Amino acid sequence: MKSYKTNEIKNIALLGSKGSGKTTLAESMLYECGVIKRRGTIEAGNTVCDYFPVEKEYGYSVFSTVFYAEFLNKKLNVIDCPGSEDFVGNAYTALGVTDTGVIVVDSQYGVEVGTQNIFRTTATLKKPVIFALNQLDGEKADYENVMEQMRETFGPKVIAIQYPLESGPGFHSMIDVLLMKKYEWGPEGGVPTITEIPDDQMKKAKELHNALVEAAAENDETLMDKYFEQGKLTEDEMRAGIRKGLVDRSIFPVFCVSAQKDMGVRRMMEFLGNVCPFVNDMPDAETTQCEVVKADSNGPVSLFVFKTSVEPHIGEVSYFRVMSGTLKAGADLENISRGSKERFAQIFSVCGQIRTAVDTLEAGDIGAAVKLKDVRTGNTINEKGCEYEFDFIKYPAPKYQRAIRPVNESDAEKLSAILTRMHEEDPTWIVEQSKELKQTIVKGQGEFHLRTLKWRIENNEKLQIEYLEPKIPYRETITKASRADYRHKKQSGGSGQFGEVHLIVEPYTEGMPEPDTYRFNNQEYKMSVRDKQEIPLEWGGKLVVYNCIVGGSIDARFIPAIVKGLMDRMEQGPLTGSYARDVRVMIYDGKMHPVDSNEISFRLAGRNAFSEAFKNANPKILEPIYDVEVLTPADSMGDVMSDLQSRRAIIMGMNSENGIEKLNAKVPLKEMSSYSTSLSSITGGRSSFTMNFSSYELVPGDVQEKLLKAYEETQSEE
Ligand SMILES: Nc1nc2c(ncn2[C@@H]2O[C@H](COP(=O)(O)OP(=O)(O)OP(=O)(O)O)[C@@H](O)[C@H]2O)c(=O)[nH]1
Ligand SMILES: [Mg+2]
Repeated sequence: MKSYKTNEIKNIALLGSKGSGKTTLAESMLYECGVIKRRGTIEAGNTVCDYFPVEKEYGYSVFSTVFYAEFLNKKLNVIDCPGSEDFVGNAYTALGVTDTGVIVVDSQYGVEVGTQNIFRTTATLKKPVIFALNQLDGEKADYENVMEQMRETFGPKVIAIQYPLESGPGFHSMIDVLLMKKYEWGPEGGVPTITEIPDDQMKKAKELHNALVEAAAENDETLMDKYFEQGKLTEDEMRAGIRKGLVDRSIFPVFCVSAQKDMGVRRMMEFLGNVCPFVNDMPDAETTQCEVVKADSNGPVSLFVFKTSVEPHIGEVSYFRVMSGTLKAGADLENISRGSKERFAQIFSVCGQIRTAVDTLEAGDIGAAVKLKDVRTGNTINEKGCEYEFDFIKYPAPKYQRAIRPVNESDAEKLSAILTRMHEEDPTWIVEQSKELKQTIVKGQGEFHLRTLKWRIENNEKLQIEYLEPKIPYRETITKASRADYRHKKQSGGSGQFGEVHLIVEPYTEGMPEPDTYRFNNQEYKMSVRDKQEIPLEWGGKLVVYNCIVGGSIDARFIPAIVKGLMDRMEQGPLTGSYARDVRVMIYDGKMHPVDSNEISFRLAGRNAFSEAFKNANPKILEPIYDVEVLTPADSMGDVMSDLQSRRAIIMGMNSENGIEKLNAKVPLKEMSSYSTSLSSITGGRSSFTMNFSSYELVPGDVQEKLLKAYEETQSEE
């Protein structure tokens, strides 16, 4: 295979909502440049990009797949990304290492939630975007409708490069207003017949052509002047203008294709090869130290590993982008992120699982190596002496979680090591050892994302695991003041134990006045504060302790032991064993014994007095509430709404834009446990949501009853 120079390489991500046709488009691209002789289909499970058994089983993409297409003496490196919300992490990664995003839109559904989400991500990352209107041959395809929707959603920068003469099952020809030609295909697609534009289309074609020329000239004053002087631009000037517009995101060109019938694919590839930005048209990369690194093949060798995976029949494969320098097969490099040495005995350009060994890969190129020793996703690997380190990929926050445990308890340690590795393979799988919940929690993007983790562990690591409902991190607090005292006394043989503590507890709120006088059972308790301790709690909220001892009834040296006793109970709340928060305690009296008083006695007295006071202070359980934002097509709005209401949600607002509804609600975490699965089934996978912690709120009375009962049962079992 030819060695490609930096200025012959283009890196492209295939993006778009689930099922829009990215993998099918990839198949046609690979066919068009001769990598495959026959096009596979999703239905037959024989495409180049969906080669993992799990993808064949689900019938859609789960992993991003790298392939290259040698076309017009250029190398197009393409990453086919999964469209499913569950696997959206892959699209973020792919956008990180590519320069242009091709957003595939199913012309039968138009702009979907997934289309908008990914477009927003490209905006954040400032990446050029090209739209491919796919499935124009589909039953319900309606070109004009979709174009109108696209302009409404993404603005007037959406510019047609082509339009079909007929969309729907009769789609077989289109007018290209950049080249000003008519393209026509036979029923099998493939090589088009290119002819002059028929008279009846000339007017429309010219109008669209002029709109395109103006959009191209707009980004460059010289071009603009030329256009006004001569009324037209040469082909090269058009290309330069559009390329600049792409980089500035002031043009979003729209192409017409049927990926399945291989119509329009070749023409779009020509545009990718001729017009879309080269590596060096894009802004330079930056290291973690904010050092600017040019994609220069003469620079020091530096690779960024954006994906590692264990693949059928080969084992570990590491995918990287050459950030700088020229990587040669046989190179000895250093993994700067892990401090280890790596030999790149062989390097490859890949098409799914087809690998072609190459001698060199220059700056900007994307390639792979197999069986490296110690390489993880996100690592930077450099030639000796080079200090670059990259970390430019942003991952989405998790929104689905499960507790995980091995079926066989003795595998716990092994599982923990495997999970660490899994996170290094896919950073959107997040693992947390929760001391509070006494569970290992794994988080991800959705049920299928975690199901894939299970599949991965069970098939590749041969370890059986199970998922459980994660416990909810409840909190406990009190709602009124209360008083208690407790005497701890033990006499056994020689020295005994003695400590007595009297205290008052009260709900704590920020900025409340200092304690003064309290009344319980018609008796007045006047506090005189000697000392105050504010303890911020790791789990949120505060414990504030006042030493109000008068007349030396308890020595100051015992106060820390009493506070320890209080903390024992804050860590394991008196109601359900959950963390307690926002309480203040006034220790105002007690007793000592000249011989038997010691720290442990006061710790126990403090703990028990606090427990009793807490239980009488009208204690309540708090639950975590999340801010949830749902994006859904208008036609499923009613169902989404009633589903949310069945989850004790409080609807905070609704907003409708371009046929997509946005819904904001506050929902208890307890009720969000299987939300991603339900939402996906209610809307056929055409919606998305995000959730962020908002606050702790009191649980309703009936829920509290249930929780108390459940806790009592676990206590009596023990
Ligand atoms: N009629 C028609 N069907 C298509 C076309 N492109 C794809 N399909 C079908 O649409 C379905 C989804 O295609 P995929 O290629 O898997 O779509 P995708 O975008 O890769 O899907 P995800 O990977 O799940 O995001 C398959 O059944 C394809 O056969 C097209 O141009 N015309
Ligand atoms: Mg796919």
